[in-house]
Amino acid sequence: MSLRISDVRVVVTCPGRNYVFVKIVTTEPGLYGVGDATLNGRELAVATALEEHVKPLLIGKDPDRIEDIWQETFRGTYWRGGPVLMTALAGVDMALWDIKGKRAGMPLYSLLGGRTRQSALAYTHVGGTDPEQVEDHVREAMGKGFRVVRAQVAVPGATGTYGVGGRSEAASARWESPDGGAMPLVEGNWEPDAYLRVVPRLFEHLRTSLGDEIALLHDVHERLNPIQAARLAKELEPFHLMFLEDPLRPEHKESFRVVRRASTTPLAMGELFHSKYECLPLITEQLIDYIRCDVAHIGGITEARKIAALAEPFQVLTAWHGPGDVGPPTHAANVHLDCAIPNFGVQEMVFFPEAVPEVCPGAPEYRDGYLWPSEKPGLGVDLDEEAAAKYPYRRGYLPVVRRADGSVHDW
Ligand code: KDG
Ligand code: MG
Repeated sequence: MSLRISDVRVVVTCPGRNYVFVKIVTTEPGLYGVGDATLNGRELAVATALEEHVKPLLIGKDPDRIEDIWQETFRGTYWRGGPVLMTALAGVDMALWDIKGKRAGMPLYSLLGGRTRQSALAYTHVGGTDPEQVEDHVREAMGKGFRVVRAQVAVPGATGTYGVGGRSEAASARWESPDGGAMPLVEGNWEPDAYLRVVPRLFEHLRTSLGDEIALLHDVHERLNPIQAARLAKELEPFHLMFLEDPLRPEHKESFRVVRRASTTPLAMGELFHSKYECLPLITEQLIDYIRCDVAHIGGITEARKIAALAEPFQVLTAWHGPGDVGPPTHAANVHLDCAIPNFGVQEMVFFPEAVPEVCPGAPEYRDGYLWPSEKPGLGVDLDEEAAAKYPYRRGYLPVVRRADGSVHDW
């Protein structure tokens, strides 16, 4: 009998952070694929979608037919899109590419057309309470070999908001308190005026103290309106950012025209998009310079390579989202794509919590500012289910930002 999918195992684990892994097992003894379906703060919604709705449709299917399985899971089930379903689909898609690579005896980058570069230029995150502290942290990152650094600074009045307060990555979900309730979220208030004053000062300080060689990025995290974002992009122009990330909310694609007209600061967008359709207007109107979707939230490698191909003739480069809240299979998929596509720009990366390699070994290797893909067949990432069981899921919450008047603001 020809090869079939015999089981789909959904593994939820917390070796320092919550992850949802997908293991697709086949009828060939020992042949399986590993994917990542982690959605920060909504892990159990994805795990349930996989267990209850996706898995029953996959059993008995031919794992070789990745595109067909993708189309059936996306369109064939009528209800399509959104972060939960597209993350579930991404986990399946990555595991199927992993199986295909193992069968071919080729690393994923080879299946995707072969190497266009040896390794992927990587960037790390730093933050700080003031520009001087951010500078110290950029210097530390440069000491580790990074040539590209994303810099965030505390916004007066809003301690604990994303990207501020030392180097702690506040993007991590906050754990449930011991009595079961949600932990207090962001302390203080986030105000656009304070933010718009402090960020240009940060980059003026960094350029003056560090010179022009280090490439710098900044993540707005969708918190500005069009005219505010235009002002920020214009005021940052003298400091030559590699890009200004996610200046506007994902719903307002046409508003990118306002920002674009105002400045030559390169723009990046995409971690909150869930399909190529959402990327299209920004790409075809050349309103951005970097598309930075999350491979784990857009349906996986199958959709990511299409987005990269759509972006290429418009001279838009990729900068796939690579935060700590997606697992090693996504980071591996990012770097395989980076090393195969022609229009790669830069790769966001993290150093995983200590226990992660025990559960999910094989993340891309970092060396002197670059990430290297695995040479093993497939993604090169494995999953130890026994080790995963030692680290049970912990409910977590993402921060919520409020303005001084008490109203909710984009985080
Ligand atoms: O879960 C949210 C994080 O993925 C996000 O806050 C990280 O913006 C982010 C980035 O650029 O890494
Ligand atoms: Mg971001």
